[in-house]
Amino acid sequence: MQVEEYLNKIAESEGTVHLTLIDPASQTPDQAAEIAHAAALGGTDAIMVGGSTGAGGVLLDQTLLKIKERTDKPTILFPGNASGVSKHADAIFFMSLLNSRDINYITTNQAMGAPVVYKSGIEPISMAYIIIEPGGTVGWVGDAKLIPKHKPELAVAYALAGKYLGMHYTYLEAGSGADSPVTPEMIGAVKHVLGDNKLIVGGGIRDGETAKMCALAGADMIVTGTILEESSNVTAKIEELVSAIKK
Ligand code: 1GP
Repeated sequence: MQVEEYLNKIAESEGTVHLTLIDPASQTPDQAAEIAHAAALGGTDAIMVGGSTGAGGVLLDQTLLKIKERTDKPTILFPGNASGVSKHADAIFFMSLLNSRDINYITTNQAMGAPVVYKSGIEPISMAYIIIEPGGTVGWVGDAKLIPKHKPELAVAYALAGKYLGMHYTYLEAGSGADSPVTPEMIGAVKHVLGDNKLIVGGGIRDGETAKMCALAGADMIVTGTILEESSNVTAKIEELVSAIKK
């Protein structure tokens, strides 16, 4: 089964999907594999690999290879630019940062990376990427015109644009380590116009209660990264998050 189909099936039958984000720049490949293994034991659905800075090349390849030694969960690239492509992943979120001011993050990195994706045979999953305040590192690196957190109508406008451009997934990103995640009002408003298109929410989700709030508001998938890097018991933390969002 292709990865997009796998994720959609979970979203439609089991409840909100949990995605574990691992930034190759944050730990050694062996440590990344340990986090992925522990996350899989806790019930995560797939492993996203990528980051805004220093997440490409040999380090990315080695991180993926080590992760694949420790878990059968699908691996999905979450690239910060064209260097975030690796043939060792199962799929890639082929994304455009729709509210960037910099054409490099809207179409140029995509064009430079596309032939590499084509040759590698990994599965592209089209995604509209929209950054909301505070936006964190990715907001700065991607030169995003941050959407004010209490202006859901602006997020709705970008999400609709992505949907009409043919993107299957929409990702509302508050930025890694954000003080608070995207508001339930914004999640609900965006999901309302997306209909069957899948909505991913990430940035600042740290506990089951917050994850549940995002899921109830309409998130089809949630992403957590920072809390797992900080946790002494990744499996228990994932169990807390997963049990809060599944039916
Ligand atoms: C970042 O949305 C992801 O791109 C995850 O954010 O690190 O805050 O979990 P956290």
